[in-house]
Amino acid sequence: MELQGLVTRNTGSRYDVRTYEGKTFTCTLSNAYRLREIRTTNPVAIGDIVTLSFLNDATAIITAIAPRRNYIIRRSTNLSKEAHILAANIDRALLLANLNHPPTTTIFIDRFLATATAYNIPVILAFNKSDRYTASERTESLRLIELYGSIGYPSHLISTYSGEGMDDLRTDLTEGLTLLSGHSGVGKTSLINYLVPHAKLPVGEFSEHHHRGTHTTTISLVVPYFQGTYLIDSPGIKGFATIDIGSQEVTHYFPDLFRIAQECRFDNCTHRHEPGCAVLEALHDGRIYPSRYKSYLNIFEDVLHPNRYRPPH
Ligand SMILES: Nc1nc2c(ncn2[C@@H]2O[C@H](COP(=O)(O)OP(=O)(O)OP(=O)(O)O)[C@@H](O)[C@H]2O)c(=O)[nH]1
Ligand SMILES: [Mg+2]
Ligand SMILES: [Zn+2]
Repeated sequence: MELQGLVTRNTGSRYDVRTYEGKTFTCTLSNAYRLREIRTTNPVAIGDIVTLSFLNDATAIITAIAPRRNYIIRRSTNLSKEAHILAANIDRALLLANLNHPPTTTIFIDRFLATATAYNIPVILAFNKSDRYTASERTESLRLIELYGSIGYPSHLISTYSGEGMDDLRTDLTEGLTLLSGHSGVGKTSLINYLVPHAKLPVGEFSEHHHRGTHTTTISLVVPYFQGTYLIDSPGIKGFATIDIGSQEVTHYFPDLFRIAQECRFDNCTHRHEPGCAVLEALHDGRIYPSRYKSYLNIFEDVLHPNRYRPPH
């Protein structure tokens, strides 16, 4: 007998696969597959749609993996040859950020947005822990929400403690797979527990002393939310290896800059010093946010010098 299912968990050599009837089987991968994949550390990723062949009622092996619509790769460094597929067939990413405890920089947010845009994955942005914000942090978060909303990224101010913003956020979590991402300690697992109370996933402590999360979630996990809708919890990330693109392409992944760059005098304008640069003009008269421009330069520099060491953002 054969069945199709969704990979919801990967513990190294074993995979949990949820069939469309809602039953979960723990399976291994057929030997034929193990040999074929060499470039990634995990031949099967969560989010994969796989075919199960049953040896008996309770035991199945994965015999086929459906072609992926997309996947997110994590490389530990730009030079690292081995890639790890974080998740496959993602419909959207939900980036959790914090103004504080721990803070998320706009450079980190913008690098995440540019990377997801390069992969064609829509992003929702949510600033969590609003219950802890000071008045000025609240003002700042609302300013960022307006900024990112105006670029086209739905953005929310939320708290998994007070429930603020949850009704609005829920309306954005529509069908398919939503990958939760962000630094350790921002509250990804807490948000899943809020939305799916019976999930009861372990959440971490926020270390006030070190001012960062404690990397509580160590493997990604697909949690069914409602019919046909899934949330993916994932380990906290520090930063990103640069996306594999040419320097001229960087603007393509900044929709706000891209719109304006069409007016630059030169087709190959890098928006740094060229005469007739519409981006610099827009920056000057406030139509482009300085933080976005700074992030653009940051990625541009990375693409020009891919092997240079950079600390996480
Ligand atoms: N004040 C406040 N604390 C929160 C909120 N949401 C989560 N926390 C706390 O933040 C800490 C970290 O939460 P987690 O959900 O484990 O964070 P995570 O993003 O899953 O972290 P990793 O698994 O390490 O990547 C916990 O102590 C939570 O109780 C919130 O809305 N307000
Ligand atoms: Mg977690
Ligand atoms: Zn320009």
